[in-house]
Amino acid sequence: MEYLLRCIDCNSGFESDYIYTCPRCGGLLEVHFFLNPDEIDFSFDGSNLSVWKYRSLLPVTIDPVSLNEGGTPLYNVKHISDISKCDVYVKHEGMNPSGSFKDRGMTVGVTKAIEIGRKAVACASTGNTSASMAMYAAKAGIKAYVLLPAGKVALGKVAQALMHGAKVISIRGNFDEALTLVRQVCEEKGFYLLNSVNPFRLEGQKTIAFEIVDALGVPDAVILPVGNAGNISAIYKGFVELRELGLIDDVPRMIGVQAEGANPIFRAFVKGRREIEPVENPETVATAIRIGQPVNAKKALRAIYESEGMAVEVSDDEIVEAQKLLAAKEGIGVEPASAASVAGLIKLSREGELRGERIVCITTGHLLKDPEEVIKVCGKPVEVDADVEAIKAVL
Ligand code: AN7
Repeated sequence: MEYLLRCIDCNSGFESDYIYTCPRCGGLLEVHFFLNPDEIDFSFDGSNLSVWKYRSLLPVTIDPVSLNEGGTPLYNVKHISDISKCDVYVKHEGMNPSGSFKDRGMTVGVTKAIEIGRKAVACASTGNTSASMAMYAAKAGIKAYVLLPAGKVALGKVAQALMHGAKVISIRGNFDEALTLVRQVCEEKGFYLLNSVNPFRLEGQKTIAFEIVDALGVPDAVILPVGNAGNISAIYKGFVELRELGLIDDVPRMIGVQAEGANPIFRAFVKGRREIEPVENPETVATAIRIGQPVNAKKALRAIYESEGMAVEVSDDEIVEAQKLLAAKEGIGVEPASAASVAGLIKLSREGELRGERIVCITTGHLLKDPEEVIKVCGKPVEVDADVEAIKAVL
């Protein structure tokens, strides 16, 4: 399908794959397709879900760098449905190859890097982006450079980035500072930037919308955690494209959930604004979304307003409670940031904002990403002598 990169601020269009932001005004770019229903070669028959099933709506021409991403499970969750008095589904993006939704973006982003001849990719990350990028760079045989906020990245994610062969650099600063720095390094060294400011990465992530429609149809609302705000923007774009193609009639309400200590999108939403004021020192147990200055804030707020959605904030306690609920009552193991979606759902249903709707909560990353948090909130296993009586005594 033909496309160009279009600036969301000044509306200029560019027939170039070599830019990240608008050369005229510095605004965010998005891939604008000249949608032609005749070129769609998939049908929503519920079979063989995967990112590349929807290739005719993805902006690459070469064979993809793929590790079989997408096709993640969609669970109807009875216990959470009862609590929230809604018909709730969980789409578990932690079941992607590296354990997070980032793989959908990276398979497309790294394929684009190869397509335009780049030999090295780079990102700043709260963890999952780096794990995923390192994995796909390894598969593609190119170099990966990662900037992390020192001491604030979950252990499983650092382990992945290291083992998949990335050059991992921890900076004494937060994610927002790391992102500013990596953008500068990419410019100076010619590395391909794979943060979600890269419009091609978001194209891969829009396939979450396609898979939801493929498996279930259009729900009333989609609820997901928001950090750098790429995913909510991408999923909304996916639904809008389907509507423009005449494949669906309506888009769901997009509901973004942030942690109270890292809530710039929520604050802007409460004031009815389209731009954020940065949160200077973001802090939350959900380190994945410990972000004070989301780069895609404008796109995300547009998605929320246009879909008649909402932004909501949840406390760290509510996040951990939802994480335990998912794990112990539904058998779904997620990291804290992911549980924010369910925490947001429960909060909104308690406040009477949601009642009876069909809802899809996105759980963005796997439980095993952050084992240290688990030990903190669940405690260590009890240790006893290797003796039946000793075991029976603690049962
Ligand atoms: C589990 O890895 O920003 O709102 O650098 O890992 O699209 O940023 C991670 C984000 C939600 C937020 N859930 O998504 C990174 C990074 C999990 C995440 C988000 C992230 P966006």
